[in-house]
Amino acid sequence: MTTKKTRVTELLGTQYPLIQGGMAWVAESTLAAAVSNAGGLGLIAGGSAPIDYLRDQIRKTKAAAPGKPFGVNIMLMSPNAEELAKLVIEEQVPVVTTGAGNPGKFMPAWKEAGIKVIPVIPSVALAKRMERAGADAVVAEGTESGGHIGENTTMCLVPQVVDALEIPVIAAGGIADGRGVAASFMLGAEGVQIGTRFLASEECQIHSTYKQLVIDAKDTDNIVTGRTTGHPCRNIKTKFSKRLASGEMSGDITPEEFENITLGSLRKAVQDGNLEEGSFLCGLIAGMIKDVKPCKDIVEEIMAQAEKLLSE
Ligand code: TUI
Repeated sequence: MTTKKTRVTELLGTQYPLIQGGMAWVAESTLAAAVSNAGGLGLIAGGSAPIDYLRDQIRKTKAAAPGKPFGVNIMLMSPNAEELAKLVIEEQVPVVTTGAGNPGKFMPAWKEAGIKVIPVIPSVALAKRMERAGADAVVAEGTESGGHIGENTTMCLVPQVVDALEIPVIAAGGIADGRGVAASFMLGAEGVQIGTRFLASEECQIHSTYKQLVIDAKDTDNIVTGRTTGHPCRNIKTKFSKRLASGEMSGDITPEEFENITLGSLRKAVQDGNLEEGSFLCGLIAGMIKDVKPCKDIVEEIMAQAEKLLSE
């Protein structure tokens, strides 16, 4: 088995079948360009950012990674989703990934514009719906991922999605080295999406406190908040995230109070490194990440290790 040429490298036009996660507030042009220049697919996260800012980010990525494929992630719960769905067409963005919802209504216009569409999905049912709607591939994202998560694990979800679909499947959730990539390929994936490992990259623009939390995290330093709101979200364990999780479970924090407390909390983590009020979204695999490196080294080391394991 090899990672060198799969339906995902063919689809994306990349050297490696590796997509960087579309992490809201985190994935901007510097990171996206670095991953694309390293041979993966860099992504800019739409999050809920203003459209003019995102247009600028798309143009900066094109300038910093000339001729390289890149993509934009559209968070479908965000108020800017409709506008961003148009912007990616205007700016001729080659690849769109979507999260936190069903992108079905945008699919015909994107396909018409020649955009490769890759929805991120947490279940087999949604994966099938996306294939029927014309998706080019799906990212099957396990609950090990950072941020907004589904219930199923990468180990269980990926092979079931692979069995249910004809289009290629990209595995996500808990992958940060070549072993994770090789395991994903064994489960039938033809590509991987990696988020958390890139938090601890030189080109990632998050606050140094955020990077240090990722590097210092042990296997157990992770917690899910928002279970009572219907939007569970995986974070690094801090006093703030522990208080949120216990408060919502005990009823001391109502769902309405929860929304108010968490509004803007990701920005406070990313830009200010604010430990008192910030949500440091992060995947479960952070315990394995010990250093900050350039994206090029991260991508090349991961893919070389995977290739070696798969050829043994
Ligand atoms: O979207 C993500 N991860 C995210 S989005 C995000 S920003 C955010 N901020 C506050 C609250 C919530 C999110 C941080 N991390 N991953 C992809 C993903 N998509 N995970 C789960 C889903 C998903 C869920 C439901 C995809 C489709 C879906 O469909 C429901 C339906 O039937 O419409």
